[in-house]
Amino acid sequence: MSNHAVDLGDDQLNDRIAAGVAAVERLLHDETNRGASFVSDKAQHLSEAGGKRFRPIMALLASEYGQTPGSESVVKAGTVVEMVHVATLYHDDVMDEADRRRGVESANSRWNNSVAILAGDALLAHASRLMSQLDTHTVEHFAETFEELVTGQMRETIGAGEANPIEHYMAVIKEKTAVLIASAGYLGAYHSGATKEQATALRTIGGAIGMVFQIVDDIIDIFSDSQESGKTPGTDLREGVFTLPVLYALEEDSEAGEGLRGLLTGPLGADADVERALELLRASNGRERALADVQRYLDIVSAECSALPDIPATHALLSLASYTAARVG
Ligand code: GRG
Repeated sequence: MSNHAVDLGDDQLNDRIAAGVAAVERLLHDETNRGASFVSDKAQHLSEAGGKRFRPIMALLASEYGQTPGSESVVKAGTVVEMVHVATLYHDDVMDEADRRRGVESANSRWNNSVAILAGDALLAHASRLMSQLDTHTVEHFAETFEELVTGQMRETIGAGEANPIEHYMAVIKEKTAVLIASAGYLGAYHSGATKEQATALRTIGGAIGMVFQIVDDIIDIFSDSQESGKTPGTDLREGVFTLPVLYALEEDSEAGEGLRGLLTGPLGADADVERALELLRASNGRERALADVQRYLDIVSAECSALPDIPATHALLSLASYTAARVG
């Protein structure tokens, strides 16, 4: 394990994925390292700041089902997905006025909003160039993916309005988070020559893992012990962002639900209000109901994996899904 960036339960698979991630890193660097240096240094600020490279890993794992795992096209597809992901991070940080990202100062904070938006745009330009070296199906796929990403962000920005808030939340996280992980699964399989059915299964698996990833992150934001997670609980609440456990608690017919309905009418300014809200949330069944949704998506991953060949990648996908869920205990 110590020689590998990731442990996927099989030494040879670990080696192939580690080599694939290294190839993605090289391509990402080379492709963003062009043009004027005053553009490339901004575009590389976040793309080289680390990050889990979760989406390229998903693409590489999905490529295990075809005849050409980790091929040049697979590496290109994984790099395109990571570039689009990083582009959304630049733009998201502008919208959220975030100070930090990937352990470094955000681009909007280090430079300004215009620079951060343009750095994201530079990555989209590089992603488009790489896509053009693949095929028109990939370009068409990305057009749909982009549209979903933008729809998700717009849906969140506009708010639920008259819509059911839980359905609204689910649509937003599917469009904002799950779609790119689904895309990584689909394109990795497609560019390795896997069957259409397998590529569709990997898209579903990626999407379900993406849903688990986001719901778990939102549960951690509220219920984590800051000592353990290194995060300050209630950040979303402070910003007036009501995630799944909160939405469930808000509809609860109980004292906790009633208290929360009185308290959560917008962003929470005072620390004491955040503390009180967290206390009411702990007394509600919000966490339990959100965890039931996590389990529902884990079941989708299991069902899809059981129809895939019994190869190390299938076991790796199952453990990746349960590992993503286990963060919340
Ligand atoms: C198409 C450029 C473009 C924009 C579309 C801004 C926007 C509109 C969409 C925002 C999408 C977004 C930021 C979703 C959140 C995704 C998410 C879970 C980010 C964190 O991912 P990790 O934890 O991050 O994988 P690392 O840094 O590890 O890669």
